[in-house]
Amino acid sequence: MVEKKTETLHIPDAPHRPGDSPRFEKWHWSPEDLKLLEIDCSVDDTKEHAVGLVRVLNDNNEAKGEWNPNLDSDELIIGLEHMLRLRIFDERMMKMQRTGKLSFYMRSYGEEAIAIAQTMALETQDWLFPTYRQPGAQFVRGRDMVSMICHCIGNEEDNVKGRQMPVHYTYREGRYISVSSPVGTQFSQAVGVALASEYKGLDEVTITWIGDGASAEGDYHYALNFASIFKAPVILNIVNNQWAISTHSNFASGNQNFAIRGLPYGIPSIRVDGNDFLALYSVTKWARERASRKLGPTHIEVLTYRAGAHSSSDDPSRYRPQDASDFWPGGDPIERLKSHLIHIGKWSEEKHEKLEQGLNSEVMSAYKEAVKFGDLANGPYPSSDAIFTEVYETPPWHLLEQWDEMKRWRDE
Ligand SMILES: Cc1ncc(C[n+]2csc(CCOP(=O)(O)OP(=O)(O)O)c2C)c(N)n1
Ligand SMILES: [Mg+2]
Repeated sequence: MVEKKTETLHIPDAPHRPGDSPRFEKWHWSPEDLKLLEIDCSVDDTKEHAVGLVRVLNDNNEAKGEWNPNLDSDELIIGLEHMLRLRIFDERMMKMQRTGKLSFYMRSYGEEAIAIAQTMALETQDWLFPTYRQPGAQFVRGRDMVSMICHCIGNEEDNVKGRQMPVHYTYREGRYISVSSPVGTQFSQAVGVALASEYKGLDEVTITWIGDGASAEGDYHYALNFASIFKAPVILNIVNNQWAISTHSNFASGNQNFAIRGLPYGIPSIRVDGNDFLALYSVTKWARERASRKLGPTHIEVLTYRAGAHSSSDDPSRYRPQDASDFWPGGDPIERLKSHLIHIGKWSEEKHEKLEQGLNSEVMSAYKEAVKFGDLANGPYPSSDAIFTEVYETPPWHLLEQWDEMKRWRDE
């Protein structure tokens, strides 16, 4: 019998733990390092981009290199405003959670540029398959903040009537598909929708995001396989924010880069600085163009750092150095875009402060408006009948039986 030696198993670990000084690989890529790729490039042409890092903003936040999208400063200011809106919104929602006005919350702290820049680079007919870490896309698509807060509370005005966890938004009008609680499922669903658009001959592209942790699930590989074989018009992003709750990304990657995983599937793959608004915008616009010209999918690793806790239930000081995010080589996405705009003479500290004040009052009045429809502590809540309605057009017999039973119990 072969003796089992468990000490020979390779178990990955995190590079740093509480009490350690944060250790991050030093970035040696500059915006000039990687050339702009041809739209119809081969998968081999993207090898350098998969192991490197596409950046536009250099260490002084000047826009450089061939990937510079040369965006109008008005567009950049809209991006900055949405990112700041999201950060302030997140802070208010966390306060609501701590005061018992909603049950649970997840911030996008440090990751604000991702969904906002990427959605701004798309067309309005494009489909979004997000995780809970991309709520910012809804601001770009024009969702009303009161409606978002009502959803988080799960009050009578919640558009999904409390059927989803907070931050698991759905926004039909903005083609923002309902966030799935079982992580990863959206990745393969997105490929299916992309194929449906292709089949119907529509100029619609689908974008989806998955976390580093969830990418260790089968859904990720099914998605890449189908996208590659059928050349689906889809943009597949792995958001590598280094952590899956308390599990370091080394557990999902084996301490390798995530972007290169697209290459053996024959999918052009790029790694991009996830805290660089301009680089994200540029790479996404490029990927959309490929998809729209029927050149197939693009696989993107978005390199970033989850600066905050995983959720309102998490305490990261238990498993990583408390100040780790201060040492992230990518810095803070809002500060970087702000500094870039100041650098080109289109922004100032005064304008920034004014914007911040305006957004603070916008969020505060949306919050006051939303709680008029009920808060977690005091209600009113959606009717318990909502568990059974609006899911099936014709509810199956066993649900009708359960519904009757519930009504008898409730009305006793
Ligand atoms: C299938 C499944 N397994 C486990 C969970 C519990 N869970 C929720 S979020 C999460 C971590 C996901 O980490 P990652 O994919 O890196 O995304 P991030 O939160 O960092 O954005 C886990 C394990 C879940 N919701 N679904
Ligand atoms: Mg993660």
